[in-house]
Amino acid sequence: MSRKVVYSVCGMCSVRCPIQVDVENGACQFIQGNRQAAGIRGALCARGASGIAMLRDDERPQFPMIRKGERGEGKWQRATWDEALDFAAKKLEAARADHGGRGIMVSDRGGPFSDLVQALTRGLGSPNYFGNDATCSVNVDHAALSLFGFGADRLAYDYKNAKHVVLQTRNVFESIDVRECNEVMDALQSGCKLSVIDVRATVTAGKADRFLQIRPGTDYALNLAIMHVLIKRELYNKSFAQDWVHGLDELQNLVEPCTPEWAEAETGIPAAEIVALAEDLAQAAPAVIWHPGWMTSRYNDSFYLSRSAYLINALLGSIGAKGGLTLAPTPEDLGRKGLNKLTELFLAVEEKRADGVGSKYPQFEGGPGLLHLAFKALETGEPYPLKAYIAWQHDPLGSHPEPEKLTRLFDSLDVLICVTSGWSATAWQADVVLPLSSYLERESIVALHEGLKPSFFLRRRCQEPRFDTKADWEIVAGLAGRLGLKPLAFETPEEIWNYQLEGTGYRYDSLDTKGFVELTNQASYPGMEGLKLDTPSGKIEVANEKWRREGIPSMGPYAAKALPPNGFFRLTVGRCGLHSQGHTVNNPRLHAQMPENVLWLNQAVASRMGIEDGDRVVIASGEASGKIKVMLTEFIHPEAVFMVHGFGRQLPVESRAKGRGMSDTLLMEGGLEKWDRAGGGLALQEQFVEVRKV
Ligand SMILES: Nc1nc2c(c(=O)[nH]1)N[C@H]1C(S)=C(S)[C@@H](COP(=O)(O)OP(=O)(O)OC[C@H]3O[C@@H](n4cnc5c(=O)[nH]c(N)nc54)[C@H](O)[C@@H]3O)O[C@H]1N2
Ligand SMILES: Nc1nc2c(c(=O)[nH]1)N[C@H]1C(S)=C(S)[C@@H](COP(=O)(O)OP(=O)(O)OC[C@H]3O[C@@H](n4cnc5c(=O)[nH]c(N)nc54)[C@H](O)[C@@H]3O)O[C@H]1N2
Ligand code: SF4
Ligand SMILES: [Mo]
Repeated sequence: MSRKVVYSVCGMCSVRCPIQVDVENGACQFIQGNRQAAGIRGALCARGASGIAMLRDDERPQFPMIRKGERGEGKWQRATWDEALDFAAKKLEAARADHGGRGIMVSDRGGPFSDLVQALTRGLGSPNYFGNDATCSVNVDHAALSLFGFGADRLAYDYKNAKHVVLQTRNVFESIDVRECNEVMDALQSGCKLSVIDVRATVTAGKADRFLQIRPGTDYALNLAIMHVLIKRELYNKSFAQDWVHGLDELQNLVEPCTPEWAEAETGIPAAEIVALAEDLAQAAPAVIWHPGWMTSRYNDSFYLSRSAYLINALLGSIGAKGGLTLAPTPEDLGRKGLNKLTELFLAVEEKRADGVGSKYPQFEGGPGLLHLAFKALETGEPYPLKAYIAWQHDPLGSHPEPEKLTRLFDSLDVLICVTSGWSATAWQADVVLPLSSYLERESIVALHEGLKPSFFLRRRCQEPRFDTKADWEIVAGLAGRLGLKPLAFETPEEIWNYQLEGTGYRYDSLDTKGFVELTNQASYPGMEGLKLDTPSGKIEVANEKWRREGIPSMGPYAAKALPPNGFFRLTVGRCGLHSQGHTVNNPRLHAQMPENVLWLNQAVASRMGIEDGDRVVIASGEASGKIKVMLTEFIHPEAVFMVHGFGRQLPVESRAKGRGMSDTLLMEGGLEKWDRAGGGLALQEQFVEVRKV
């Protein structure tokens, strides 16, 4: 019997925790968190532990497929890899010939491995690379950019040394990043205070010292009032504000009318609680973290909300402070060379992006773009036609509002190519499915983990693929070879790794002992001294010039949130500990633990409506409606209902998930048009839904 341990990277969600896998006779037997990775200590979440169930599951694409019937009909011709790659390459070539590289769009799950697919997009001559950010974290990212001149990832949360953590719209113990979970648990054990602001009592709220149940959508009012108290009572860090905040007067004027009493009327949180929280924070400052949010594609003012969270941190002096939001050093800051980028194998594409980012919307940065605006371009043909779409490990039909409308829009495409390891609504519509090996059966490019101790890490293939599937780099190389993109036509993963690591002082096998190499031994706290931010003033900018030029205030006045009419509720959505978005609902093990989602509904409201716990109710918005089981609780705000995202799948190839639970996306009426003009993200929760007894 042969036995080995392979260090690799979990792929059950976008977080990508380091793992170690016991492999016996060439088959994965057991996965645990990487024991050598500080912060992980062998731990995995329930989804990470269900990787083997996914690996052994036959209900995933097993070989390349070319569509036979109509789009979405589910009739497929099995193809060889040569046939499928030839087919895809020919279609891309044709799109390029007829419309130029810009006629091709690519969307990708994003994250640390995205350099590969970005390089392919650039090689194809297209500016149209997209991440899933416009439905996820783009507002907080743009908030950071507008304040500091860098993205949200440059600030690491130093939970370990924090004295008070505030989680607002952030459920760390169920919407999981294993390292962060461990760090917050450790912090709580060493006496750090936790305040949670949510519309419902989550597992995270259950561990909090203070839980503020807020009226859905009114968080920005709360934050303005917190700033009001900090400034009025002179509880803020004056020297930090003087040195670092550009536009303090403007901020002062903005928050002047926002008294705790005013905020109480909006948020439902007693004024005294607001004052007490501000006072507590001032006491613990600067070792304070007010989390600016992760999934921030919720409201019209989500960008302002994230900005206000950062500004609270600034007033408390916690930006750059130990125990606060510390600056994560780049490899260069540590005197090291960063990874060589695959993207740089090709010249930058000068063409304007189809979503208008960087041109029509000069305040936003290229990078992952705004996919919903590319869909708009698909609809209007403006600024130019998009004719080929590669969805790479991304399920836009499962993760965007109005999937029916989007499906119709896809009709105007000459080709939809889907690269995926699991079935998805998008793959079901594809002209060709290029099946990706599961993360345990493939290797990935080297990636950088940002943080206080940045590291390079590597996903290794733990076992050979069970089916006729390929790794991302093999698919990229296969397409590149056919499309004349020589620099990307790598033959082995080692060639890629050598290219990426050249000059860094590491070889790929130096990453094998632990699965990663840290670029420094000591977590450093560079602080703010000597720093000049990449903003016009060199400081944190309350008002950003780029937004002002577009006529968009950087911090709008608070716009009151309407009350839902009788029988209606504000739709709130999120994740649960047992599933990852839409792609684990058919996992045999996770499905067994949680086969469907339920609708959280306030108990008192339900009893007035004659609804009992466990009843199936009708939930409707506009034309859309469905049935879902209710879970009654006193711990959700009476104006809100909540459901876990990702359920209600309809694909015949997913026997377990099919027809189970309800899809939240169906309820987001006109949702592709609802987005935060200031931050760019979709406003998925600007939606009331009706709930009726069956
Ligand atoms: N209505 C509504 N929409 C939402 C949300 C919501 O709460 N409600 N949440 C938003 C958020 S936060 C996000 S991040 C997006 C997510 O949106 P997506 O990124 O589209 O969602 P996933 O289900 O993660 O889709 C990833 C796709 O890649 C495939 N895949 C292939 N290989 C892998 C792998 O190794 N790992 C992973 N992870 N996937 C693989 C999966 O089969 C799946 O089809 O959705 C957003 N959209
Ligand atoms: N288990 C698990 N973990 C994951 C993922 C997963 O799919 N499953 N996905 C990963 C990804 S892609 C992301 S983006 C992150 C998301 O991480 P989070 O952003 O923390 O997760 P969510 O569950 O979307 O939302 C957090 C909380 O916001 C609350 N909320 C909703 N509306 C409001 C409101 O108006 N005000 C306030 N104060 N709270 C509100 C919800 O009740 C929910 O508890 O999780 C990551 N980790
Ligand atoms: S949080 Fe869980 S599912 Fe996500 S990468 Fe980490 S172990 Fe895997
Ligand atoms: Mo996300």
